[in-house]
Amino acid sequence: MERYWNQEIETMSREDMKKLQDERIVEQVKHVYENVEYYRNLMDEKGVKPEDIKSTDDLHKLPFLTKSDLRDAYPYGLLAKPLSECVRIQSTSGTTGKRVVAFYTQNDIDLWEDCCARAITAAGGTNEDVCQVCYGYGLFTGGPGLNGGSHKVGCLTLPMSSGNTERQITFMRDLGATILCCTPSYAAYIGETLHDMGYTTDDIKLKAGIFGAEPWTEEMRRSIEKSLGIKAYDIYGLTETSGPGVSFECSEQTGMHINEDHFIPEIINPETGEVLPEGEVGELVFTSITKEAFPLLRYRTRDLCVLSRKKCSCGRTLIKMSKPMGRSDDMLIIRGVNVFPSQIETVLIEQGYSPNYLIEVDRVNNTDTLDISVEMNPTQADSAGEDIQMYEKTLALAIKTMLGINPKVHLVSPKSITRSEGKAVRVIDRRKLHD
Ligand code: DLL
Repeated sequence: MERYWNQEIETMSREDMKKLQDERIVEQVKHVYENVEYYRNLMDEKGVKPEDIKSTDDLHKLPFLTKSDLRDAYPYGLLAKPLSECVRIQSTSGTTGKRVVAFYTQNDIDLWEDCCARAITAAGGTNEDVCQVCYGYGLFTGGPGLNGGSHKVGCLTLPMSSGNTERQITFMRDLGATILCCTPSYAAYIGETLHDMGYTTDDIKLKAGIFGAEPWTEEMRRSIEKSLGIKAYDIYGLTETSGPGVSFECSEQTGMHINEDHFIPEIINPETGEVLPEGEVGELVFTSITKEAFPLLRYRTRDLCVLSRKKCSCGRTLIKMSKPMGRSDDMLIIRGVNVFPSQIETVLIEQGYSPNYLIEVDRVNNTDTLDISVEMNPTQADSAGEDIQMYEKTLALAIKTMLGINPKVHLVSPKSITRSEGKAVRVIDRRKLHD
């Protein structure tokens, strides 16, 4: 039987949800206009006043906010509450430019943890569970968010943070962890280490995993599910909107339900900003309608996905978003062809390789090059040189069939590619260094 954390909200009729959103958006726009000079200026430039926003139908009148606005307004420019009412910051893991800093009142933290509690409950979590949280703790939102959600549900919470993988497995076994929360790439690494330590899935009690913070494919899901003997659920979020728990997967595993009582999603054409109808792929935009300290209106996430209101077998009526296909800024354009790393991952796993790979793009004599290093299977490792060349050719052909461009494939020794304990770095684009 499907369990809900907040059945009333999660199964609310569309009409009632719209009414709730309509009330909240009107109040939120007033709150932002009165308290955030930066956004007030954007609204004034566009000639929009708070009175013009009477319901969610008027959302499209509001200006967008982008990451570059967040940089311009860094650190306090988008704060909507006095510092005396703010109790925490979290920050992105971004390595380029200024980090994004998000602020929380105590109420913001409560609502955020509540969203994570919905995700844990949807994955089957109850107060009988032992929940091992191996997302990073600290500035990154993964650890604190899932930790708070796990407390709310009443799970026994293991605040492990990431790293020290053998110790993770020892705790997992000793304490009988039943739910694992971490990035999918780290889950794959934990699975690999479990087997390297001589254990099987019979030696652990895990039943579910809640994995997100980076793109991962259906093939990767199946590979993790097999290696850890669990059902793997996706969870999505971003620092700017509070962190994990903006949306979460249910038993149907066909997309993530968005917590629409807190976040209104839109899909736009990333080039023109035009709002697209349900079912079309575009950039996801969120408006937070309950956040007090850092209430972003029409924030462009750069994540590309599709929304769907198709009836879900879990009984939830919350709109669903597809797995993000990648970020508009993660998409590689190689010899004029759009390439998402996830397409390459799909082929690798389908062809029986491990999800440990590195994509390197460069430009030589004005031509883009695509090199993909993949670990050999242990059975291939003893093969003769010409056999390895044949494996490389076969894999290159499968990738060419998917992408339409020829890669150079390098099969490397098992375990020679650095494992990820957080968000995996799978692409090195050296062209940027020349530009
Ligand atoms: O990654 C928050 C999070 C923590 C989500 C733990 C889920 C679990 P940021 O570091 O700000 O926040 O990165 C946000 O990560 O815009 C997406 O591009 C990507 N992302 C997050 N979840 C998923 C997912 C956290 N399930 C950025 N699938 C987002 C694909 C994801 N991409």
